[in-house]
Amino acid sequence: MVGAPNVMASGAHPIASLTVPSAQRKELMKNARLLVFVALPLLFIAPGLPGSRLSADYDQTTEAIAGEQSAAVVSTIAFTSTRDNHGQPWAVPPIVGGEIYFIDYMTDGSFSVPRRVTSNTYTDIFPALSPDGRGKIVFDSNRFSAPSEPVNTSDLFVMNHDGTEPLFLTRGGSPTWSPGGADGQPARMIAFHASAPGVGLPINRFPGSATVDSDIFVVNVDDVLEHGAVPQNLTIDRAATVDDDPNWSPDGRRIIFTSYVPDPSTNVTSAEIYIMNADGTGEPQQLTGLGNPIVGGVAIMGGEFGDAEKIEKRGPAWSPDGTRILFACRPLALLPIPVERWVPTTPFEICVMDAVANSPITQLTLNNIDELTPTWSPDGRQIVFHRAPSNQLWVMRADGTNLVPLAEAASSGFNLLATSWGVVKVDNRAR
Ligand SMILES: [Ca+2]
Ligand SMILES: [Ca+2]
Ligand SMILES: [Ca+2]
Repeated sequence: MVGAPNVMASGAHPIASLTVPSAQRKELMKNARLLVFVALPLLFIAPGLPGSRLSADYDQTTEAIAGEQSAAVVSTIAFTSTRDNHGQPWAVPPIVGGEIYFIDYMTDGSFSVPRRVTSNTYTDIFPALSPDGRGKIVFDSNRFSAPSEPVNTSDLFVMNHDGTEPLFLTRGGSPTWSPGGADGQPARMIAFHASAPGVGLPINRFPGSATVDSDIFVVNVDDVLEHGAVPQNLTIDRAATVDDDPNWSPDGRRIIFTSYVPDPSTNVTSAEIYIMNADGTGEPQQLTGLGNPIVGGVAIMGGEFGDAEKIEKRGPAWSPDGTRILFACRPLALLPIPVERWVPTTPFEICVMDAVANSPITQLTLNNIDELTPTWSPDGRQIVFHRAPSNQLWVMRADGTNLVPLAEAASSGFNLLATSWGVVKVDNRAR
């Protein structure tokens, strides 16, 4: 994922001394259960302890929901914030120490006070709420990264909605859940991107960066936890491209992802969106970059740039009804030889298209600010995303109108990467 430009800097891990030593880490990774019971409690303080501020906020939120909502589910945005670690001497670059937070969307159209889910000095980002309402969160964390690895090297973990029981899954990033079963069965599969041989390091310094040898993997979470199942590489034939940011279709049958030839020096690529069967059958098909026209919306990009122009697409997300795909988009120009490099002509905007090859792209925003990581509301009527470089959350209607800051989430720290807007069943919250 392109994540949040300008929030990461290269260099040594500033909290490297806090990580588990490499040899010990390898030993621990052999047994996820051992990690849970022995290592993790030593690494950080669990949130939600009685009497803590978090606990008070949590109870307050729960009461508010009980008073204002009779619905059996709560609409919740999961995002990353540095509000509580902002300004700490070790929290440099600024996204280091990012924590996962929830903010609830109330039935009266307001948002709750954000509540903290993780509490540690590591970088916890890209939360994905399980679509079955159980509130399970898969996320990226660098808590097990080696001191010698770049600070944005991540592993995948799963935890409860209140941050308890974080369990190591596998090396990788930018996870997405399969839907739960139609008969009420819980969601069990995740897709994510990872280095094909497992040893590649991030291609650039941005949060969620893929590796140069990145492919799309799927695995059953329970199988990993119970007997160390090995993830299946669905794009093993795509060694020449970086394949990243998978998103699982609401019907469970397909996965979309971005694919591109990397340019580590600029982080600018002509990334396109591809679609493939989630069961690994058949070949991935290209959805964009085949001449999709840019149409309508609140603005039109690209029209004045001519045939050489391409639109970089990042972070695709299925609409809840499975008919549309949302993504960050920016027009590129290919500088002539001898430079021969893609450069953006304007910052990222938010775009949407039908989930059909070569369908028209509708641009929803137009301004001189990077807007990234767009995510649908559960009813498909709203979109949340963040703006760089201030890195605060905004919401708008799905047609691009009524664009407003998500003021309730704002803070002096960064509030970004709202990668999941889902629902959590109230019974699952009342632990
Ligand atoms: Ca953290
Ligand atoms: Ca690849
Ligand atoms: Ca923009």
